Amino acid sequence: MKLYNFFRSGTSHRLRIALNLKGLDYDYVAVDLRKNEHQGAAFKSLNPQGLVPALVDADQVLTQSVAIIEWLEERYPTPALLPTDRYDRARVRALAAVVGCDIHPVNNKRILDTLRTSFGADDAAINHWCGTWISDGFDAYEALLAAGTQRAGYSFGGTPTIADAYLIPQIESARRFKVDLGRWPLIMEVDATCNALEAFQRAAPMAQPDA
Ligand SMILES: N[C@@H](CCC(=O)N[C@@H](CS)C(=O)NCC(=O)O)C(=O)O
Repeated sequence: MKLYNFFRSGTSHRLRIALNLKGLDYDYVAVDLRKNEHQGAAFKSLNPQGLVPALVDADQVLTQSVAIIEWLEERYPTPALLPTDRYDRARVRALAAVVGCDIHPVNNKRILDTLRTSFGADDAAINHWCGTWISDGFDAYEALLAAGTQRAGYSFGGTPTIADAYLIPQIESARRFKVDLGRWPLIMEVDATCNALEAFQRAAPMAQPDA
């Protein structure tokens, strides 16, 4: 498998975590977002949307991190990153969606670039923007963790799930945008539990060859 990705991309990071948790090897292909390589013809021939990550398995090109992670779960079911109970699976997917649907998309590079170029946002305004949406989502995530009856270290239960694969990169991004994480103690607990695992450590942005 070949993973086209960028060290600091949250969607790439979540996919690296899932691959590592599944014990899968892959070739790392760096796509430099700072040089806009994702908008070049070569990468767009893989993903016309011009967004990382893309995973190539044999001659199949997979895009959209949610679809790729679900594909991984179907193709390599062990270790499972979703619980067995249907309601529990929906709960874990909902946690992942707080990050994947409601936090990450509004803080994406192209959104921030537009805020800078079309609306005159400076670094302080960008940090404020990202902090607003990260805080809104993390408040909800923290409440869901507090209500979770099966939480045992991770976002759900006592083993990592896709929810953790989504959450940890978003925490990394929150740190980058100088969000004070102190107000979400349960999220911080999950962060500590996950970061003790080699699969998460090896997926971290600063551990990547293009960092
Ligand atoms: N929904 C897509 C989003 C992918 C995405 O937004 N990737 C970001 C990096 S985290 C990207 O390529 N951004 C480039 C840009 O915004 O110009 C997914 O989950 O794969």
